[in-house]
Amino acid sequence: MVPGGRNGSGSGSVPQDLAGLPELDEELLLETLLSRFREQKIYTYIGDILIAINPFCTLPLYEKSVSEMYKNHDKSLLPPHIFAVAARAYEAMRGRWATGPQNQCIVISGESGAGKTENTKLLLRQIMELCRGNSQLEQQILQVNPLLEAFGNAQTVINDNSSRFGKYIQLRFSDSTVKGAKINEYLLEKSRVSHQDHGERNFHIFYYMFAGMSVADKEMFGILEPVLYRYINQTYGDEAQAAYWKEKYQGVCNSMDMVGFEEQEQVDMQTILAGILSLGNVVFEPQETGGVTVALCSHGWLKAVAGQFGVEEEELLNCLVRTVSVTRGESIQRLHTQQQAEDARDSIARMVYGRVFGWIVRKINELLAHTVLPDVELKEIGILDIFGFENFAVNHFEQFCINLANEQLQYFFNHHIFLMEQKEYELEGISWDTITFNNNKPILDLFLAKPMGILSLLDEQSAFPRATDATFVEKLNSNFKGHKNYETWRSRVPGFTIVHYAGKVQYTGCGFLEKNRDTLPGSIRTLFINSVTPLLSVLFTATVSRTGTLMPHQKGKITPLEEEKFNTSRKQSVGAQFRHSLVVLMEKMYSANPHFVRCIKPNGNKQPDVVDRKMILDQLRYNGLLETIRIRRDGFSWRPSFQDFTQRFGILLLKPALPLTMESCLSILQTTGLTDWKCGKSRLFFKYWHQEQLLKIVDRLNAAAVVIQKNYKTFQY
Ligand code: AOV
Ligand code: MG
Repeated sequence: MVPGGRNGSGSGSVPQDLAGLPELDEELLLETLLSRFREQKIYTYIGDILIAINPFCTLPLYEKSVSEMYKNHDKSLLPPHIFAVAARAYEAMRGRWATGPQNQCIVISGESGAGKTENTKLLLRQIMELCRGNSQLEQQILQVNPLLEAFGNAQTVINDNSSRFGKYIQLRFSDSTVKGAKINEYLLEKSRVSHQDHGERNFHIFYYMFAGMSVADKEMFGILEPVLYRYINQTYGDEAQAAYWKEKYQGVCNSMDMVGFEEQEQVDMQTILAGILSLGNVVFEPQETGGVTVALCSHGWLKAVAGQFGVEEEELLNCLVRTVSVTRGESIQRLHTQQQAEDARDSIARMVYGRVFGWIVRKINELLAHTVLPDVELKEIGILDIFGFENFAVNHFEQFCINLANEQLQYFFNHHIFLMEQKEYELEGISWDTITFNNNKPILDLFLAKPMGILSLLDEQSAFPRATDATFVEKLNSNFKGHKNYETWRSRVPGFTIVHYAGKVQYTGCGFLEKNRDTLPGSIRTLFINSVTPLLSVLFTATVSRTGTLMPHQKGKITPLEEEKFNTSRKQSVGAQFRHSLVVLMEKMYSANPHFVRCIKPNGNKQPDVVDRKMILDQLRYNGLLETIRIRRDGFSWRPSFQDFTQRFGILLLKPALPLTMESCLSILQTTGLTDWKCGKSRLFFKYWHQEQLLKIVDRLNAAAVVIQKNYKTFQY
């Protein structure tokens, strides 16, 4: 039985902390989790790590009373809960465990539909509860998620509310109050704007607009019946869905108001979104004089887009049906084929949507930027909620990037839980039987190595005008044949297979080069910069520099020379930008104190009370949960230096000016009666439950001091 009461189940004999299991095998682990799940206990600890199984139904777990309980009571006596993770991160940020406050990050992982986003929202809510000053900022922060979800989430075959972008939310605190927030977004799946596979939908916001806008607003924005629009596959929902979307639309409008978006900005934004929908309906037909022009039946749509985008119809058409390139000041025109015109149309739609999303995030960041003087030191709690591991029937460049991010996250977990910890035992001379784990470093190297990783080869091919998706795949085959995580894939279209930590995924190579290049024709930029819709002009006024930072551009006509410069200055590829943003994210996370939440999906059909044992077992295996339990049970997850420990717990000796040495630590520990800890060369090694025990001793001492002080005062009086 683990001291501190964490092993008690509350009812029955099923332990709520798996690190307390005396025996360990897969079957026992699965059974323990399932018997808890059947009793609606979806949360279970492995030491300080939280496992969360998605119930796919509303459980009475998050009421105000529960939130209050986790706010005010000793978490070690309460059942495992996401609110306890919030409290732990919050307390750690305020310096409860170490000498001073530290940055924290909460890393939520799990495959698509496992419950990451739901748990992120609960964490955010509870952290705002904990620092409750009822400030406007707290309220604004809580509005960020519904807003981002409306624009960045969509229904997929796996998850009705699937995040199609990754986010890292940084909450910034001074003492115990939140002073600001920053969102970092990763790789929105823009391709969804113009195409959705069978059983999937476009981004939620489009359906919300159809359902929620008044007739007058629809007229103003130029929005007609949903079934007319190609970009939503001319399919809509039933009445119940429409009623839900209508409510959501109101919610988005409220959130935008609360966060601080101005009315005109909201109008502009909705006009632009209406323009994207109209653009999807523009179709082309061959022209007798060569090239293509807009088909007669879609003249009205072209006119509508021009109005909605605030540009000249003629100029818009020109961008769709021809490419104008400027070389040495001279412009050369190339007429588009039907396919090229359609590609140009879809790429404009995706580009505009991507920029609207980027603008929303930037705007939120401006509005929620911290409100204290620059020299006040702020501490952070970061929450990472990315798109989960995906394996569809057909997987594209988007899944390739999503799964890379998940590999990176799995590596971060392994690094923290297994590599760093076991290295410290070795360095500090602690005797230890090494626990092996499934190290996914070779897969990360396969993706990221320079100059021979997949991303580097993709960039090399993307820069080569004559390369095709097929030559790219050939290049991969010749370089990685025989690699244990790479398999060639014989099919009609070029493709390849990666053996990921979470299973094999087949990727079609189609579209890799184009999506990686993601080029914006210079003429489009000119068109939009000169738009009379102020927001659209702003969206295209900034250009992305080589390093990925936004560079402002003076509004006004672009000269041919400028356009040439823009076209020839090589922008970073999507893959390279994503690699860079992952590096920056990892730097932030490695410099913070991590808290892990591992989400598990109980079945593939979004069903409550259905348990697919094989599916759960697979997740337990590839997440390395058996090994995690072993290291949490036998290992020492809290490892303060002698200095930190003496500073924080020296109070227990009631002696002033204690030297920050091993001897002081040992004297302190003697007074506590703790057992099972170890002493290294420069630090102490504690079990995860020792922290709580020590804090209880400190609390008792403080309480006693208060009583003595009171008595002393009474006596004096
Ligand atoms: P994800 O974030 O992990 O997938 P979500 O958090 O969106 O998964 O969860 C999927 C769905 O499961 C939600 O829409 C809820 O219906 C349900 N769900 C999840 N957690 C809970 C919970 N604690 N209580 C009740 N229902 C829950 V993805 O974003 O697809 O990787 O890209
Ligand atoms: Mg999600």
